[in-house]
Amino acid sequence: MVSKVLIANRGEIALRVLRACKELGISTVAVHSTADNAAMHVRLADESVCVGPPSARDSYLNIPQIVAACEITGADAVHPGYGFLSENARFADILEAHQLTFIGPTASHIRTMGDKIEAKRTAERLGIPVVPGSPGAVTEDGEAMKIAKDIGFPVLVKASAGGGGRGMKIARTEKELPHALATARSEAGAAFGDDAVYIEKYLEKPRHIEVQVFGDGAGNAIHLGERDCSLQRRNQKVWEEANSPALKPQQREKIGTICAEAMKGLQYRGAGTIEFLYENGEFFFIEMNTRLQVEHPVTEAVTGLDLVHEQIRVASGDGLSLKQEDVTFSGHAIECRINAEDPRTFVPSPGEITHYHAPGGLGVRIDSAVYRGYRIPPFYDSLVGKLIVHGRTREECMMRLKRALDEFVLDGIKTTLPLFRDLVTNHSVRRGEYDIHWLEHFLDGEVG
Ligand code: MV4
Repeated sequence: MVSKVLIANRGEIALRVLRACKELGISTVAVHSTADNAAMHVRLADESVCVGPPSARDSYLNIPQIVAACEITGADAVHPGYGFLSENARFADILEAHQLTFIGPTASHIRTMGDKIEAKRTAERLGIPVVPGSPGAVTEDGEAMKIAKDIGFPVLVKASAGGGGRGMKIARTEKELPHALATARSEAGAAFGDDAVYIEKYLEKPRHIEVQVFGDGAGNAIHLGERDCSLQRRNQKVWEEANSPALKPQQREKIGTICAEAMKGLQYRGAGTIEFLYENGEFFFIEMNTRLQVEHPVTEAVTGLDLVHEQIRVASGDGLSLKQEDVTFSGHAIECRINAEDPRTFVPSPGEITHYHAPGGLGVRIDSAVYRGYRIPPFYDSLVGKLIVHGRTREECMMRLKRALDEFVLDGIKTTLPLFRDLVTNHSVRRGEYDIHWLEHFLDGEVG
């Protein structure tokens, strides 16, 4: 087992990782910027190292400083959390060159999945259903038109180096295709230094359903069911739940098995998420994330597993703590991402938390790094905390969520809590009837 973990992150995820390390008897090192001297992750870690000024580029993304912090403290492993360096293949390579354990997948798997064309090719080869589209990058407009006519309009032009919704252009008709290709190519070139694009059939009203997978790096892999992350705004997830209200147990079993078998074929190591669009009863692969995700607690709630514990075991070469037949699913869980933002405009609202009371009780989990008197710095993402609620049924989970939201006090800044109080009583949400566009229509006042 690794003996001292440096956590290359901040906020609630740094605490999440710290807690798993403490339970396993592993020492912890926090790194922080000068803006985070008073942050909770610095207080709770055994040791801490300041790695730079407020700008994330110069601190949480500063690879030489983070490697130096490992050497100074004698840390033998790094947990990257999510965001920052978590999907940086070069960082994984550099750690390995310094005999440091990266708690994550191999650099090669990170690289493959970071290239969306390569990821899709790999998924298809491994037997995962993909969205119909071009077999690889499209370089000629004529070739693109032929493929688009073949799969039928509307089509979506996507940047291979994109992902998470960046660099996508819809072409609804033949006439629109040349312009969509040109703008997608030039935007991708400017944003990512790679202008490779590919084409997919545009799915009009899908749900976003993702499958949690875990591999031991030696050909053994399991799935931990799915999460429905359709409630989002501008590619930022707002509300996630497990299980998906749209799936029957048999469909879960089928797509889960396909994903686990694929990860065995890849000899994947660590936690991963296989993202699908789901429409008319069919799954279509879009991307794979090679990190622990923000919304992992809903999977923990329905499986009873500690995903960070499993990540550390696998990275240490101890393998997974359980087999697929030992994984059981119980009840329903919902996560609300509470952001320091205006609940209608989503404009960030940093500042001091003047009053704070987090809800508690049966089935209620709060993952947060804030406290009364804490000043949310303006330099990083606006996540203040996550409220995760579990119940035996979706109905019980929703009742409990409403109660927990009513108990929550977080004053001094604007937060998205009022939005969740609206959503939890909304008829469409209560019935689980929503797609990836529903929340934006709701916020525009177009749907009740
Ligand atoms: C799509 C799509 C429709 N058809 N691909 C956006 C984020 C990126 N991960 C992939 N995205 C999409 N890809 C095809 N072929 C619609 C989206 C999409 C979306 C996907 C998941 C969650 C929210 C979304 C919001 C807008 C568009």
